[in-house]
Amino acid sequence: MKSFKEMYEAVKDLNPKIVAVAQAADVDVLLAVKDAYEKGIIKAVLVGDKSEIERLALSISMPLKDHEIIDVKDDEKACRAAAKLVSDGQADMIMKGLVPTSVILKAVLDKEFDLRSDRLLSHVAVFESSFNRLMLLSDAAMNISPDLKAKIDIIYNAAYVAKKLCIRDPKVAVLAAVEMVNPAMQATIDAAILAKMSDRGQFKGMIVDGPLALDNALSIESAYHKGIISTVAGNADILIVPDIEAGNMLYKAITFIANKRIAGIIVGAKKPVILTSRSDSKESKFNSILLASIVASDKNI
Ligand code: COD
Repeated sequence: MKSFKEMYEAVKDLNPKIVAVAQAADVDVLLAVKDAYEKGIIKAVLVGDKSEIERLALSISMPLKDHEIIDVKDDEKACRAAAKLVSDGQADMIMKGLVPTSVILKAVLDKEFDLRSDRLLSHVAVFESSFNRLMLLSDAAMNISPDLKAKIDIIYNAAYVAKKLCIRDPKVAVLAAVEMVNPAMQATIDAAILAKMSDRGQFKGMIVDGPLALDNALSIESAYHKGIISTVAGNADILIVPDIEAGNMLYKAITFIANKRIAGIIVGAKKPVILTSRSDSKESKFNSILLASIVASDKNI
């Protein structure tokens, strides 16, 4: 798949998923839910301040008769109520509404809801790049300062999403500030170890290389100028960032500076969590619903 349009084509005929929206009283969240509902992709359970949800829904001409509303005002209780809906099998996935990321993630991680699997949970963003293809970025929103072991899981989670998007043998660039190993920069050491693991066949179904600076991950000319010979350089499908600071800034640069369309979800839990920034557009929230629907689908799309 090369675009969100193709992702939409892939999900439009699937059975609609039920989405539990935590703190749904937000115009862009409701617009995304309305659009996805009207296109037959989802049904929603709206958890949040009922009177505020009704007021906002009226302002965007969104009929509420087809959506259940659960009246919860407090952020933590709303996230826990949404997690419980998924845990009880009444919803297929959770969507973050107008609530801080850490609050919804703590609910998802709470053992009471049994949503964890044996995998690390990590955030995967998908964006339409300038190279006429979808690219993935991880982890921009969950794991704050992943160690080598966590980075391995982050790579596997991102590759899992890439495969759901029909990206075969994804090329994974492990990013750092420089492309040479510098013992003073832990990101370069981790990247070099991950690249060596890939050389030795320790990553199945993907090629991992690093350290790569962002320019030579994206541009073959840039890599050539620096004398880097790598099948990943200039061809990366997946960008792995060293920590949440780098990831979050790259994510926001993609949306606010480059004006690219993006989607974001948490993977590794038993069900996907639709997780965008509160400032993301309604289109990004809609695209994230598409992404979660593809990942949640058993069907080989
Ligand atoms: N995957 C699986 N299990 C995890 C993960 C993970 N990524 N993180 C924590 N756990 C488990 C731990 O093993 C433990 O059993 C339990 O969850 C609690 O772990 P803590 O105490 O380390 O975690 P918390 O609850 O303090 O914090 C987890 C958060 C995800 C909330 C935290 O890492 C966080 O705030 N991340 C950043 C979120 C954020 O602010 N993003 C902003 C960008 S939008």
